[in-house]
Amino acid sequence: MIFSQSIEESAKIRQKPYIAEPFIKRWLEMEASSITSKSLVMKLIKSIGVCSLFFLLLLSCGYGPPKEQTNAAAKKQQVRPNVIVILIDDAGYVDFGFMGSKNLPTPEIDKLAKSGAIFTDAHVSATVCAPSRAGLMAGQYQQRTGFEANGTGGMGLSDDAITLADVFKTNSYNTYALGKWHLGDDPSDHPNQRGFDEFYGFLAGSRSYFPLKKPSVNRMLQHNGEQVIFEGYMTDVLGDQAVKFATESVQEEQPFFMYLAFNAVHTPMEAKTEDLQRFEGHPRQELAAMTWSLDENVGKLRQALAGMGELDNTLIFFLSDNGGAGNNTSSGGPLKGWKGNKFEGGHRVPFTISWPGLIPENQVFDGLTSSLDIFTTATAAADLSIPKEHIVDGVNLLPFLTGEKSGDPHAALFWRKLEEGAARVGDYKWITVEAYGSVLYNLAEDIGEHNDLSSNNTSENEQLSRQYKDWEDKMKPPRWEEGESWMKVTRHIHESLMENKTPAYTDPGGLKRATLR
Ligand SMILES: [Ca+2]
Repeated sequence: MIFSQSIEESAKIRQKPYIAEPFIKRWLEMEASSITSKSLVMKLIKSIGVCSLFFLLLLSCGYGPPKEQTNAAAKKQQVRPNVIVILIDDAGYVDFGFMGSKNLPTPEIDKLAKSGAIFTDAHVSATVCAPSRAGLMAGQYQQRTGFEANGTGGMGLSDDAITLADVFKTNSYNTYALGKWHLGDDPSDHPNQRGFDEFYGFLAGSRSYFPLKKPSVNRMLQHNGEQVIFEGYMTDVLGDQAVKFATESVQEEQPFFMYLAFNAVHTPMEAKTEDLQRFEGHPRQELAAMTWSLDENVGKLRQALAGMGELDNTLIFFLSDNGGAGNNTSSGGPLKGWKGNKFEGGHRVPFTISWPGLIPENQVFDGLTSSLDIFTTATAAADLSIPKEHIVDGVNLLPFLTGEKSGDPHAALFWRKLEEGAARVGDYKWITVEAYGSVLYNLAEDIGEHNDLSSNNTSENEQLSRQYKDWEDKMKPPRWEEGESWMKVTRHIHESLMENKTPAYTDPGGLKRATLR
């Protein structure tokens, strides 16, 4: 059997100190030999630079190649990369082979990760689905446009927000959105109105993985507004359509931007019979089977790109939209908390970037990184300019992955959803709950966020709370809030975890039972 970890063992791992180090070490050991080849690549890039200069000098002296050759070279230089963002839903920090999972096999996603860089300290800008997607899509803290709470308040993305798809579409890219949208129900929020030529997915935050007899408009699978009657399993359907769009674009000789938002591994916990059989007896059978299907479909897309000779020319981001959820058996490993809260388990996510044509393979990157960087990195890769009026909070990560820069892309990151907020500055993490208090952790020593240092480290405490306030001053108030019961549950979870206690309830049903007791 490829899996052997029991739930008890998994629970023990949760108690252990940071385990990311051993897997990083293992990766580094495995790939020690590649350091030489990386150096060679860098030398090659440098030497190509020198050669290009020499070539330009020759041209200026009239010693150029025949005209056909010049045109061919110019055409090659004009090749613009395809960009794919694979966003998965509610997956745990360590629930992939490349993040150290021993019992959730993901051979295809591991290949993708190994072909580029694995990020160990990457964070999404929100700990729940909708605002996290809003941040990624606009490349700015979603609070800048008041998109702070989950759900979409019937409003969704601000009409002023510029999306990543808008920028690519303006620059003649084919733009595709697939899968879960969750960025608003208003006709003005529809992906076709937000920069996407094609939308093949559903508007709601979740739905069954299998065909529904009478789906609501939000839950129906649709292609540009028209219902699609499908057979089979949603993850396969989305994977097949991704291959179809990519193939069409390559045949048209048009570069494409694809936002591929699988709803896996969000609830409902539904998997194909053959995948459930593969993992019979597994302590997390449904999750393992759903993850396996996700893996197959990521592999399917990569193989299609490789078959068309496009892999080297395709920049692929892969990440989860928030931390592992409390209701899908996912695991954050050594991290405290889960989806919906401001501890690391809520917002530190599995994250990889691959672009074989530019980024050296087998990298592990430990710098502080954000999902907001996807906008900046993707547009930089395609050499597209961002409209001046659009504020971006991300950093271009490419120089960090080609060796031109090192260290942390971000000096600080911030989070806020209604009554709870957090700041990360260097190794320190500060979490606050309105009208309750705050805690301070040193993540370098305490990745599990157990030891509150707020009373001993007064200067750091003051510094982080001040920086958080400065950041808040630049944000707008939330345009909508969440239901009272979820507000109470979220507050209770935060207060309990701040005191290192197990929450008495973690959802509105539990709150109701606790109140009746
Ligand atoms: Ca999610």
